Amino acid sequence: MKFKKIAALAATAVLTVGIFAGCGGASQQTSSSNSSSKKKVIGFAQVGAESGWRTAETSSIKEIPKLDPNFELKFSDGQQKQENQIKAIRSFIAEKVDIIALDPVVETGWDTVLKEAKNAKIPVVIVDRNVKVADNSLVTAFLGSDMEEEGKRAAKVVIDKFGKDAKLNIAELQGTVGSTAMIGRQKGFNETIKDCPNYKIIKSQTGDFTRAKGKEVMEAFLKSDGDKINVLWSHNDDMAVGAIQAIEEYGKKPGKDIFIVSVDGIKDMFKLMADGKSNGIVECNPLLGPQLVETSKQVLSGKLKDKIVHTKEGVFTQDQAKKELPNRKY
Ligand code: GYE
Repeated sequence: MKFKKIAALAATAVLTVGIFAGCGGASQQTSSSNSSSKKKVIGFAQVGAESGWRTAETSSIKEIPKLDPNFELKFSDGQQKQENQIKAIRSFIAEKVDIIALDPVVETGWDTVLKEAKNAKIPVVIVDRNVKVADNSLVTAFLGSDMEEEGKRAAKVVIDKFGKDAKLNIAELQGTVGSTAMIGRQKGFNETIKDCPNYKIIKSQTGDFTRAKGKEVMEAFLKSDGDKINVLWSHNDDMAVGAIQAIEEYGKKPGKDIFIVSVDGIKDMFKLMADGKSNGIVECNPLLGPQLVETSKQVLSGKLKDKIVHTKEGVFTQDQAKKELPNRKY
């Protein structure tokens, strides 16, 4: 009897998510069920759907009503545009959601809208990428990865392979300019290679975290400096997947002629690693749904344990990638 009730509740929750899942941009999203009146509503303003990592994060967030039927989810896809995310937050405020969860495309430009949320007494939890605001009380909690640490780990993969004294020409594919994932990873990497006098970043450009752009930018890198590049450092896997195609089309062997390291840990990259086409993965865990449930419960009960929660993650070499591949969930 009890089980049936829970199943029915979960089904309602899934249906509600389904309604919102189809809504693009910052379109108005109104609650359609009266059975949900006692549920706590989380309004989630997502970045977009630019990468495998993002798709995995979105699926994990959409699991929330199944993980805990006391929660309802309103989901908005910002299509990589800050203005869409700001509109979505304003809709969430108008709809009087209980918590606003924001995964911000870039770090700055949030002060005004987060002040509006604060005035409406709606707590804001920042997820994955971070924000920079003048008044820290605008943010109740942050949960996500330590991006600077990821950049440091990526640099260590290169140093472990070549040593500090090697002469290396590095090409860098940057993520979305102004995002925490790009700023942190670049800073961590650059700081770590300061100890290596002959490591040179000879190319550096954004590929906006997508496969298509990663391929396009790598093609341009190869065209001008194809024979000089020894290492590709990509701020995410998807851009590296695109770049690997570009390297093959150029007639070189990715993973051999050019050493490759990237961040995320999506299945496609594990496959390429197992095939010897890439050399190092720094993991960034996108499965943030369960953590957001936990943090939301703490926020709503007034018992927040940690204002900042960093996700635990690892690093994989080719051999480890082969072993890990069957276990990958995203
Ligand atoms: O690494 C990339 C995505 O913010 C951690 O965004 C995230 C990054 C992730 O597009 O693939």
